[in-house]
Amino acid sequence: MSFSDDFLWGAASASAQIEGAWDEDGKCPSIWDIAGEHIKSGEDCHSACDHYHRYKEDVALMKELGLKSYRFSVAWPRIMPEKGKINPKGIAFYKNLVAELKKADIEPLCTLYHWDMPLWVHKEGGWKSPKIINYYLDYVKAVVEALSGDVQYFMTFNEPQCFIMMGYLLGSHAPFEHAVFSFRNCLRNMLLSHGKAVKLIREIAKTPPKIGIVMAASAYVPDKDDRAGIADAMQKTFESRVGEGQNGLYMDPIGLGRASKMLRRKLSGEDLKIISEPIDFIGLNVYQPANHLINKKSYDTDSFPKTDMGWIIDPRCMYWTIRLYWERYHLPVMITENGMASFDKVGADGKIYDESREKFLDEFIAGIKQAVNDGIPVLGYQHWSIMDNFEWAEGYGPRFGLIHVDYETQKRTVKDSGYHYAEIIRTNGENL
Ligand code: IFM
Repeated sequence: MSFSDDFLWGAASASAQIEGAWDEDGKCPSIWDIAGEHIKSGEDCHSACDHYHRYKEDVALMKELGLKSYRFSVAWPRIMPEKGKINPKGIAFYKNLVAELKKADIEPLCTLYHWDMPLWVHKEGGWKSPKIINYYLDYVKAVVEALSGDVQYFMTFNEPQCFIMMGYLLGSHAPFEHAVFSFRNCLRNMLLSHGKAVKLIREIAKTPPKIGIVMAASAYVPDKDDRAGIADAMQKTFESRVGEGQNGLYMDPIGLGRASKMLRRKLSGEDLKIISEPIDFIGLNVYQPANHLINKKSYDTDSFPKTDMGWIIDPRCMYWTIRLYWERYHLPVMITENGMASFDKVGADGKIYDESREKFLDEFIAGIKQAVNDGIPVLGYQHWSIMDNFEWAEGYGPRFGLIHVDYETQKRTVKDSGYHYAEIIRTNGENL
């Protein structure tokens, strides 16, 4: 078997990381716009890649690379800069972007929340307050009314593990809080927002939508590839309290209608019914396995190469994340993010030789192929990221893009890995 002809080869981005134009055309600030001293080297996301003004050039580059899909996120503060107010210019930007993508034959995949919460929502309690549920639904309604018909794929949230755990518990991401006692409320409010949004999207979309949620999915690679080893990996992946993101804590209520111990007293039977509103796919963001967090003894971290952010490069995690998620939830999956940071530089000849990213692409996509060969429905692969961008609290140092961005001039240069990926797409992954 090999990749199907309609496999969605693509790349991903997020509004706050690339758009810039932070205070233009009626947009209000997001919690990331005011992150101030929390960002390395005093940087901010106010200009980022200036994609807001250069989206046509960017879509043209996507077409040049042969992308079949593009995963972008909508900035809530652009659409709803005040309570109850829809900003027509914000809507127009995304309608134009989608029109440009369609013209280039690129399937738009829309993430509704990739961390840039409007400041006014934050001031009313953000994810700590149940008020956010209706605010979020009003926003989702505006986006889906505007884009459905042209957009079929909608994702309610990107990596709730990160924006809740890092935003409200560890304090390493906006809004940089240590609200230990509100943690479970945040989770409940996010899960209810998700379930209600799924129902709403299904009701109002102009053409039948495909709805998913995107998880910071990092599976435990089995210590042994036998029945007992796989069962052990399944348990560690979804039930471990230590694992990055605790996959089951976030996904079981959605995918199984069941709460883990930590949430049992927070979620009623009625809540779980709302939260487990059927979805069409699970988005998996796959970077590294969870082994080094859960069981240090059986995993020799030093034996693996690392990205320039210190993340472990162990391509086996691609296959195992897909397989374990499939076996637990029986939902089609889409790889919604996968990629590596490096401090890429433009050479004297104007080219960017990022061989390590080429190798990374080959090895991780081979893991997807293995899953496809097992018969697991994998809808597509979105490389993170289409272009270098604002890496949250890390600022602009780590570069994840297939396209290099010179932040001074905003010049885009396709990296060698971009051309390499274009070839993988052209041959539909046949040579991996
Ligand atoms: O840049 C982020 C993205 O916004 C969410 N997933 C992980 C990426 C790399 O850190």
